[in-house]
This record gives sequence, structure tokens and C-alpha cells, in this order.
Amino acid sequence: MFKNLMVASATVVFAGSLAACGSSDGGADDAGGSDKITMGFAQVGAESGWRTANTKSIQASAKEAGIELKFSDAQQKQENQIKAIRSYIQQKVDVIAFSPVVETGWDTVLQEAKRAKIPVILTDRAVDSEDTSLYKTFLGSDFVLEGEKAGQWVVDNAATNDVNKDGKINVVEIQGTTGAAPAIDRKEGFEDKIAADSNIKIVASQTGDFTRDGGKKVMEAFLKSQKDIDVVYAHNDDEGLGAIEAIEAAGLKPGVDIKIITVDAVKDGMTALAAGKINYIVECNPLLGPQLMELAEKVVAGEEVPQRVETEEGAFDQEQAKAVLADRQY
Ligand code: GYE
Repeated sequence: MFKNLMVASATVVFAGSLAACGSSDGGADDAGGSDKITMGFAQVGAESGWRTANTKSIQASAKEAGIELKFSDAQQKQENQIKAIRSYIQQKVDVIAFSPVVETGWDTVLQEAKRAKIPVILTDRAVDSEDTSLYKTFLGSDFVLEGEKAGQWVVDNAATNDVNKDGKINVVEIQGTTGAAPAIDRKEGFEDKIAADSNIKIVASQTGDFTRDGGKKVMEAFLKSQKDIDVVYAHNDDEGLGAIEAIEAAGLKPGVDIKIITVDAVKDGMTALAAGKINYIVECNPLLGPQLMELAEKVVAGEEVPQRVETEEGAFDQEQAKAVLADRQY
């Protein structure tokens, strides 16, 4: 009963300190306690619809798998994630999983986990570290490929994307969180593909921090500073939805006067796509929970797992969005 209550109350918003709350049945050096696996999960934050769906998937899958989940929300701050990971080490959880807010700066805390013999699983975002022994596996999307799909769409539809009909396709880019793997990789993949057509140029690029509000503010600034915008490339749906608000407030028609391409394909994004306000969405799957729990069980049992587990994804245009919207889970 006590355990069930612990599971139910395991979701805490990170608030400076994580109390070492009691469970002693986990731990790498745990001899003979209960078989139940305890996972410490350090989430990025609650910045987007994608993140909300991801958190729900992890919580529901842990429950389903009978894994006790200690969950923290770092509010997009690396220092909070590091504190959460240290607290999980202290609590001797069986496995630590986290989605690193930025790519660099993890070696020290990951070495601490390694010394404590607690396996680490990266989910969703990767770290940039030479030492791949610091984590068991990385489960998540190929963000470079996502950026490539977005760039390819701009190239393939160059004629219609040249909204202002001057032979130039001016793209403004709303980047994700600075230093985050999906922001770095989605930019890289996109730039690679648009290089095929010298008429397509990124004329302005700024971070919107993966939030709706961030996307709106950046777009407001772009609308003031850029005379000729044909296409918005937003690194996630939320930023694109914020950009839509800014475009409408400026008296323009999103999806028509300015084309919009985003990444994620969460319900709000797909709704805007079906309504003609977004033109193309590259899918990024947030439902990582079931695969994460499976990998956790394996690494805790000492089984070999692949260094990299990739999620399968597609992309949607407006007609495809209309067809799948009703069945969209998130
Ligand atoms: O695209 C964005 C979220 O890391 C893949 O983070 C994730 C990204 C996702 O805030 O919406």
C-alpha cells in the first residue's frame, strides 16, 4: 500500500531540493531487497505539448511495468537536472534515465553514477561526450533526419514556397533551446538539404526555447526586422503555433502569406496543419515510455542492449493531417 502511494505521488515538480524519500529497496548494491525496479527520471521540463505527452508516456509505462518512478522536472535548467541525478544516486535507485536539456557538461555527474554502479539511459536527447561508457544506451529520434525532411520539403516545393514571387525563398528559423541536441541537429539537417537550391536562404535565426511564447516573441521581432519572409521553419510545433499568433496579429494569413513548417506533430500542431495554418510537419514521436521501461529492465538485469535505439517517424502534409487527426493520441 505504501509503495502504491509512493508511485502515485512520485511526480514532483523540481523545487530546488529533492528529499531522499525513503525507498531502500533499490540500489546497485542492494542485496536481496524486493525485486521491484526503482527508476529516477530527470525530465527536461514542461515546455511543449511534445514534452507533456512524453512525461505521460513515461509515467503510464512505469506503472504498467511495475517500476517505481521517481520523477523530477528541471524546468529547462541543466543545474536542476544535475541536482536531480545526484539525488537519485544518493537514493541508490536501480537505474537513472534522463533527457539532457543541453548536449554538453554531463561528464562529472555521469562519472558519479558510474562509480555508484547505477546504469544510465539517455532518452529523447543525446549528450555530447567522448566517453560512451557513461551511459548504457540512447533511446530517441534522429533529429538530423528530421531537419533533413523539413529542408527537403522546402526544396521540393520551392515554386509554391516562393510566396512573394521574386525568385528567392527567404526562410526565418525559430530554433529550439540553445545547445539542445534537437536544436543543433534540426538546424544542421535543414541547412544540408536547402544547400541544394541557392535561392533558398535562412535570412534570420533565433531561439524560441521550444515554447509557444518564445515562438511568438521571435516571430514578432522577425516581422519587424524582415521585409520579405516566405517560410518559417520552427523547430517544434509550439514555436510554430506561437508564430501563427504573431502572423495573425500582423494581419497576415499563416500558411498562405507565410508558409510554416514545424517538427513534432502533436495534436495542436496537427489541428493547425489540417486547418491550413501550417503547411508541413515532420513527426517526432514522444511515446518513448514502453521502450524505455523495457530497456531499463534489461540493463538492471545486466543484459546487453544496443548503444542506440531509434524511434520510427514520418511526416504530414495538410491532407494527411486531416486523415489522421481524429485518431491522434497526443
Ligand atoms: O521536439 C520539443 C521539446 O527533445 C525531441 O523537446 C524533444 C523536443 C521536442 O520541447 O517539442
